[in-house]
Amino acid sequence: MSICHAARPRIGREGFLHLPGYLDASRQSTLLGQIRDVLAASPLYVPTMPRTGKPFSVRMSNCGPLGWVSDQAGGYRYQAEHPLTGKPWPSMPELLLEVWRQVADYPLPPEACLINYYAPGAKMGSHRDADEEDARAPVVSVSLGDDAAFHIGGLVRAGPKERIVLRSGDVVVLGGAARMAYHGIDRVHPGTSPLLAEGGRINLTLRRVRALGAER
Ligand code: MD3
Ligand code: FE
Repeated sequence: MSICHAARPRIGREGFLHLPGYLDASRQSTLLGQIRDVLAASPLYVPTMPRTGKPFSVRMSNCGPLGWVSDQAGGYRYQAEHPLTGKPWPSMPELLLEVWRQVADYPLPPEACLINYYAPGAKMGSHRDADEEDARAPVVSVSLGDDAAFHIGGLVRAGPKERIVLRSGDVVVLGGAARMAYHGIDRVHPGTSPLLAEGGRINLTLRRVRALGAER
């Protein structure tokens, strides 16, 4: 059975694939329920910047064998346990693994799913994702909840940017050159989706992390 409901995939930058409405409303609700179960065991926490300790406005958790974390003392890293509870991350919902198999064009399953929660007003400054050893694997992103203003640029922060609205149910695949591009979330538009009762937006990013042959 296929879960692909994308009408017209738009290919923008090389390696950037936006699949609007990939998950229908029913699949979005199912996935949200599974993410709520993950968060009950592995609560959202406030990550902080390396060295300065400045808090992110986005709250985070993870599922899968590895999770991306950041705090003042340890900096950006992947680890197998929640930084506050010390417990292993919950397993990844099967629906997410199915999305990865359908869109990633990669022979191995994702090792990490980062859960970003944007309360109204939260944003994510322009950055590159460079903490993964396996840079050949794509990143797959799934959006749930309110619309977000997303930008993607090139390999330098100051270069030209393309702006795209990411909506609930959208999937984005970042491979090739786009995998190393600067990107961020400029704002979340309140009240644009009925999916999250509390408002805001959840983004899920699926990734390979460890170098091929060096998985732990
Ligand atoms: C473009 N998350 O977690 S997802 C992140 O909506 C992150 O929460 C954003 O950037 C969010 O690191 C954007 C889409 C995305 C994910 C990874 C990328 C775009 C990307 C990696 C390279 C280029
Ligand atoms: Fe990113």
